Amino acid sequence: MEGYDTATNIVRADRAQSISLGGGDDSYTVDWGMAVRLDGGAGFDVINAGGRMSDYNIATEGQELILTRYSDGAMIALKNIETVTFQDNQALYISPDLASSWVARIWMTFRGQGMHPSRVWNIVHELELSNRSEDYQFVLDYLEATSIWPGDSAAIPDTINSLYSNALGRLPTLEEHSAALAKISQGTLSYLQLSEQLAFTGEAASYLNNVLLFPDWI
Ligand SMILES: [Ca+2]
Repeated sequence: MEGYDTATNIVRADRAQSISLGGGDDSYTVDWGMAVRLDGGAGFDVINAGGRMSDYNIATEGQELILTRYSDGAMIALKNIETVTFQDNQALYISPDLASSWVARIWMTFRGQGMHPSRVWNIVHELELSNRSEDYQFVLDYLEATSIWPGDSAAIPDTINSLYSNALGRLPTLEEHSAALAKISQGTLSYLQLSEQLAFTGEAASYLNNVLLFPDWI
């Protein structure tokens, strides 16, 4: 390819070094000076990419997740990892099943995206350990038991706005807001149920696009 001979800052993918982290819970800080093909193996593996999430092109290629830095084309190909963190508090969450991707989305709906990634994955991890991650009612009960839900009725309008912003990246329409407010005031809809409804929409799936699904990863 033209430019490779002279452009020393372009890291070629075909010279990628292969790294395997092994079966434990591992953490790895990316050295962007070399191209890396990294397999996290089993366990709960966290990759520290550095920079802002918006500094990277994030793509799926077969069974790999490819991060390419816009500034110089440096890349890393990832497999069998659970989280990629960035310095701007953003993170990528990789789920092995629909249930855990939903847990991540519903949690972000309630808490926003600025929370620490380990919070989501502690929940997912506990669900997996208990072999209950496909049991949605168990997931809901768990979230309810481990969350501090606003009980002050004065907080209702702001909370509805927050849940919409967190899940969909926009405020509710007047109709959506008044419908939710009416049900919550009557006690026929909880914040948890509203979060669940929002998190399951296609709109949430495309807005919360930092939750990725790789069903064959370990
Ligand atoms: Ca590992």
